[in-house]
Amino acid sequence: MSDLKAKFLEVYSVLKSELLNDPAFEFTNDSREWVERMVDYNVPGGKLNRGLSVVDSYKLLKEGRELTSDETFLSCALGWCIEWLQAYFLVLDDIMDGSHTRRGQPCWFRLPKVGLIAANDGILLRNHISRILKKHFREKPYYVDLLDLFNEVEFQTASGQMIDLITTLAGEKDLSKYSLPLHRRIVQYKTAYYSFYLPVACALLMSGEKLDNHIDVKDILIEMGIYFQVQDDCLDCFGDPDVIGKIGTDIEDFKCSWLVVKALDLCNEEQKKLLYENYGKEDPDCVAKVKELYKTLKIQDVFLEYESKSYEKLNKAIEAHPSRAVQAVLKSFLAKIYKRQK
Ligand code: DMA
Ligand code: MG
Ligand code: MG
Ligand code: MG
Repeated sequence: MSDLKAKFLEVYSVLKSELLNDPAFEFTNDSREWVERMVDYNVPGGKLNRGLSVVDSYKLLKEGRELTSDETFLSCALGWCIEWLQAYFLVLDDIMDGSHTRRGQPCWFRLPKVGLIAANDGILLRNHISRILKKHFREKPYYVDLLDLFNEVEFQTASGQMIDLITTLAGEKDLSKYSLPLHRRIVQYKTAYYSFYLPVACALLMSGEKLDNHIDVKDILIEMGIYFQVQDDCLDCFGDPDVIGKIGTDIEDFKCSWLVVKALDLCNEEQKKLLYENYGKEDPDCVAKVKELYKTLKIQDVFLEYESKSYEKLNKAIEAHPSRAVQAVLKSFLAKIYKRQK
């Protein structure tokens, strides 16, 4: 494990123990044990890319100057706030998507003891972010901007989830409304803001920057986030569940996935009929037929082409940015996700 990751995990233990001893609530042993188990189950088990990026980005913005131990702790704490936000969204996303596994284990709500208590656990995870920010950032000049940032991004993400969900409404299952612009709108809101813009925005605020002065950075990160979610859509269908830690449900769920949008674009009338008849059904035979069609249409090759084009475009945009430090932040982000298999 890298030193940074070890340090990051150390900060997790500190934050968790503070939350479990939060004086605003009189914990009993039972409630403390529940929260500890819930947090351990849902927060630290992912790739931690989003969280670690805050620390990485902050370091790059400091252009090589050593971080003080205080700065290291605070940038890790902000990174964890993003991991907490992600845990909150995923616990609820898995309920709504009817998913089975996440990060190589059953989804939290699938545990017999948990069920829909998971809905409240999601709310608790969201509140943990505010507790962490209050405890460690209240006296900082950028505290208000930080709170505002998390609120804005949460709103955007929840709105993205809303449009992801209402496009699949039963009774209105109509593939003809699925298009690239609709897909783009969904993934921009549900994924790009919290996964890409938020970590860099946190690092910028810690560096004393005002976010209004970095709209160009935001635009590039949103494009990167869209590319990242197209990868997620592909992995949902073609990824190895043992590697990605989750079993895809997009076809069953009638999601406006990049794959189905591309398939609709490329298919003939007969293939279109097959899609209309089999997309959005629980029946494994129907799912298999859709996957077969994706293979016939060579959607994976279309993806590879999209992937290298996006990479080129993003690199150009990054190289056009006036600040070397910002370029380094963006390049390190892109390198982490290019051609990812999980
Ligand atoms: C996820 O979209 C978006 C959020 C905000 C969790 P998704 O349902 O495609 O994610 P996953 O494939 O991880 O379930
Ligand atoms: Mg999901
Ligand atoms: Mg979802
Ligand atoms: Mg997905």
